[in-house]
Amino acid sequence: ERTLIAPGAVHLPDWLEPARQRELLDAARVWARPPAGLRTVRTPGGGTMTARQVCLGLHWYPYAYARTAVDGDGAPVKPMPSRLAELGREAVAAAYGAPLADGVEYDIALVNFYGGDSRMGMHRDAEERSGAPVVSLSLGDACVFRFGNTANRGRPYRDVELRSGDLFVFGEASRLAYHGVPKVLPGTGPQGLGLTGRLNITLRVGGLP
Ligand code: MD5
Ligand code: FE
Repeated sequence: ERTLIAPGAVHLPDWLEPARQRELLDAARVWARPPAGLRTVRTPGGGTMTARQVCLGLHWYPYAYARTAVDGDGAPVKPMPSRLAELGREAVAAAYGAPLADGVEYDIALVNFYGGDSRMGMHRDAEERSGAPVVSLSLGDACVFRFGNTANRGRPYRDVELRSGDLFVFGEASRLAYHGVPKVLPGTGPQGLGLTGRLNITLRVGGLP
């Protein structure tokens, strides 16, 4: 089914079939390797993010994009795979029933690995210079995803469980909404996938030079 969580925010549970989940997980394990592999993100305030991250296409660090792993080993960021760009187009078409605008290409993927104790605080994704929707794909353990409002980190928000294979597309009026992951639900992933924890892949259009 397809659930409209808010204007422009569409949840499609179980969108990725098991074979595609497996394929993405296998690819993510390769992306995670050095150089410019999985890293711990340090925030300007001296904190560390509990989800570990690897970037493709452009490297995100708080709160900008770079061509190299500036807060990691300094190596050039891995390229955005064309199959991920294509998956992004497919996801937008499935969510909205209309194709992505001509000339718009997904060129950034942020891949977050969550352990059982990982969380992501409420934030907005505002470093991109494009209004194109963000595509989110979940693998492994389920989580509580908190979808908030565009004005502040607090209420009103809505909690939605995201499970392995789910697609969530955030566009239009929801593109700049606050959101976070208050909790991972350990042991809830598919038996056959072989992932301890949760993996989330977001596809973005940078609109950056
Ligand atoms: C996650 N990741 O589950 C989430 C899913 C991130 C991040 O938040 O920044 O890597 S993506 C959720 C998202 C993206 C863009 C807009 C909105 C939600 N939104 O308007 O709610 O690891
Ligand atoms: Fe985000």
